[in-house]
This record gives sequence, structure tokens and C-alpha cells, in this order.
Amino acid sequence: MNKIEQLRHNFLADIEKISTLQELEELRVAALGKKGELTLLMKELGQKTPEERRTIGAELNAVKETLTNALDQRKTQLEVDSLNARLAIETLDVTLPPRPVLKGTIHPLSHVMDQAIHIFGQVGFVVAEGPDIEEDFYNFTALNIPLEHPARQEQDTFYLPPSSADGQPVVLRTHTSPVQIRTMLNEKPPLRIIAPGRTYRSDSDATHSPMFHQIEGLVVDTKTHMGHLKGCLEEFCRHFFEDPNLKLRFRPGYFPFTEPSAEVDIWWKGNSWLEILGCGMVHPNVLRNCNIDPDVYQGFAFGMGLERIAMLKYGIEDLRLFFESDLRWVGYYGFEPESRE
Ligand code: 2NL
Repeated sequence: MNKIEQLRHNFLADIEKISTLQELEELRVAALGKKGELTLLMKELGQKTPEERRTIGAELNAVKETLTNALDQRKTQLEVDSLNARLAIETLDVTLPPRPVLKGTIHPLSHVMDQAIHIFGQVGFVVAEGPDIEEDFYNFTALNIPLEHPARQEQDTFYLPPSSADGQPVVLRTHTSPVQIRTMLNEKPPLRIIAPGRTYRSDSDATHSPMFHQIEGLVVDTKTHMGHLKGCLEEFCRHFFEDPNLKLRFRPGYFPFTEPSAEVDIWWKGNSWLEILGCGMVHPNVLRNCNIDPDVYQGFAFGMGLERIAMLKYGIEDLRLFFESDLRWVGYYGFEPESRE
């Protein structure tokens, strides 16, 4: 083998042996760089005879082309190999949740509302909804609340400009009862509904927020009586407060929309009676206002404040913090979202 063939043979063998792009580049420089072995041989051509220059020159050019092609091919191959190696390690499962896992929490009010809906749902109640902005008729008049009733007064109720259609007063609903009025007007008994939602009263201090939440319930059927009311609320309270022996006390009360009316207390921590809700048999005037014949149908209804039962159940001291949107507070008092798997 002459010197040129030897050089060609050695470089081709080396190109096959090396395993990194850096080594390949070093080989290229060693062969074809400014001071590369092949480059030096080409520079020596100047000292040769014209005849030698032609034959050796041709031979050197052929070797240069061979090596260049071999280097290019090897480079492509190494690049493909390294890409495949990276793809094999850097797998990304786009179906995984984001990491690090930052989870939001369920606000205690949402949690309590979900629980109440769940408990009532298990005994056949369905959720009904209505607008926060209500007409005077649905919020007061249909509920047998007389014009001179204090609840209607400016201090308690947020009045909006009267509706342009009929000039009737428009209010932010002061309870969720108008949802039940609408349901009685639109559907036929038997009815079994709960109306959870936002309510508004012009009142603000440590224990009152101008916006708060209620859940009301209504049952209307032909033989509904006070016993159903008591059983239903006892069942709810025992499930909600997770105490199968919880003691309840029904005290006579007064609401314009129920007769008779009662306030319900629970025996709290073996210590004292706490009022948690109001209820009663739907007043015959309310049924009549909704085109339901009180000689055929009776109903019971109840209402409770969700903030209040949330504070009791979870030992939350200050009502105002419910609405501050303080993430530390929600993080502390909030609940794990249910797994969706
Ligand atoms: C309370 C008391 C109550 C009702 C709400 C009601 C609704 C209709 C007819 C009759 Cl459509 N009654 N709702 C009845 C009794 C009490 O709420 O203390 N809420 C926080």
C-alpha cells in the first residue's frame, strides 16, 4: 500500500471507530484541516514534476472526496443516533397533571352547599334556581309579606330602580324563597325542591354580610304534614353534623309565609341549644298566590343560612373572612377537591 492509500485506509477505519461528533470533528481537522495530513500532501504537490502532479493530484483529490463523504455520512449517522438516544430518555407524558402539583381548595361555603345538596338529594329533593335580581312580587308579595312589613324597609332591602315594563319595585333577593314561588307557579305538585344560593340584605358587621348564602327547601303534596317536616330536618341535621344521635328542639316561631312556624335548635357539644334554621307549614295565602288549592295541597318549607352552619361545623370564628379571598385562609379552611379519576 502506498502512503496515500495507507492514509485513506487509516482515516476511513478511524471514522468508523469514533463515537462522538467532537471526535469526528477532530478527525476532519487531522485529515483535511489547514495542517491536516491530506492537506500537507497536497501542498507538497508544488515540488513534484508536472506528470507526478497530475497523477498524484488526481489520487489525492479522489481520497479527499472519499474522506469528505465518509465524514458527512458518519456525521449524519451520529446526529440521528444522538437524537434517538435523547428521545428515548426525554419522554414526556402529556396526560400527567402539571408538576409541581399545585392544588386549589374548595371554599368552605361551596363544600357545605355541596354537602347539603347531596343530603337532600338522597331523599328526593332537586335543586331549583332563580335570578338574584327579583321583582317585589316574588320576593315579598307572593310570600304573604305585607306592605308595611319591616323586611321590606329600605334599611334591610337593596332596592333597584323599578322595572321600566310595569313600574314594579325590583330588589336583590333577600332570601331564596322567590325561587320556590316561581317553581310553584310553573310546575304542578307534588314538589320537592331545594333552593341554594346568594341572598342580599343591607346589613354589615362582624356577624352580618350584605351578601350571604341560604338554602331553602319546599315540599308540596296532598298529605304533607308537620311530622314530615320534623323527620326531614332531623335527618338532615344528623347527617350534616355527622352525629346520628343529635338532639333537635322545635320552638314556636313566626314567619309571614308559614303557619304554624318553628325555629329549630340543636344541642351543641353537650353544652347549649343553638338556633340553626327556621321552618313551618306553607301559609295557605302563599299557596293561593301560586294557584295551588290549600284545601287539596299542604306544604312544608324551611330556610337556613349556609355561613352559619359552615361556621358551626368547621369552627370558623369570623364571618367576614368568608369573602376576603385570602388564599391563606382558603388554604387552611378549604377542602381537597374530589379526585376525578
Ligand atoms: C330562616 C327561615 C324560612 C321559609 C324560609 C318558605 C318559602 C316558601 C313558602 C314558605 Cl315559597 N316558606 N321559606 C319558611 C320558613 C322559614 O327561613 O331562618 N332562614 C334563614
